[in-house]
Amino acid sequence: MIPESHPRAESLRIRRRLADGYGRGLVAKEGLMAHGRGEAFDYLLGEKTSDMARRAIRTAAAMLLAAKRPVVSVNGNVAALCPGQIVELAHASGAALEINLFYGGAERREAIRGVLEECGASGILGMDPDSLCTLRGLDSDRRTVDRNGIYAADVVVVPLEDGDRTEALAAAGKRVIAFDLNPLSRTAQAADITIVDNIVRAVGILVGECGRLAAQPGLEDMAEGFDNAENLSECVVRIRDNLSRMAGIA
Ligand code: PTJ
Repeated sequence: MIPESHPRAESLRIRRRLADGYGRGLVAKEGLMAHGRGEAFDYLLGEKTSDMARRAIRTAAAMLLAAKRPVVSVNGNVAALCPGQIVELAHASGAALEINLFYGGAERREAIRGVLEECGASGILGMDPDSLCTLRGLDSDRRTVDRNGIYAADVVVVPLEDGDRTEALAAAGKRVIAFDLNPLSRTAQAADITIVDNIVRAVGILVGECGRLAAQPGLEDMAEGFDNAENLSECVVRIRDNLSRMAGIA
């Protein structure tokens, strides 16, 4: 049991979701370690949604709403951490959901599908073997994508990803929106928009922004006027400033 009075209760509750997800066959063992890396960056970023993340979220909402064939990619960590909110994101943005795993496995895929369907999703892509094809420039299992989903998408949301796939998607001419707490990762650097925040906090804000911007004109222009490199650089500076404060030299 996690005591409410524990100073890091929220972080421990999120960690518990991952551990439970592992127990239910949703999360790869490696996903537990990936979460630990995320936690470390979250700590350095102050464990709150920054102005930089809010700017990225607003632009991501505009890009998703302006897209013709948006797809949200779902992996084991996402299915364990925020399945309901990721289904809400698909509804709010008009995006399809596709299960795409780095550490493949039919059973885990089925378990993830079950959780998403319990949260109200339907028509989940990446499940029908007849519909699968290969994304070029990628050697990992993530290369197997749905020809009606990621393969044909113009905008792809990639939460908690490895860098190879983001680079391959960009090379295939797709716009990529990433959630990644590590502003230095290849995913963060290769994406068009990187939301440097914990997905547990950020995805709900993105759902809200999609609802707020849905009827607004000029979404394409909003999506273009964003400098990801500059935004990432501000995130690194935020970490430096937080460290300086912690070290008592600022
Ligand atoms: O379920 P699978 O098989 O598709 O595998 C999923 C993992 C996450 C294991 C796989 O994609 C992987 O190994 O990812 P990486 O290369 O470890 O990258 C994950 C990135 O997500 C790292 O940069 C972490 O800092 C970041 N991250 C981890 N937890 C969170 C996060 N970013 C946002 N919110 C989090 N909660």
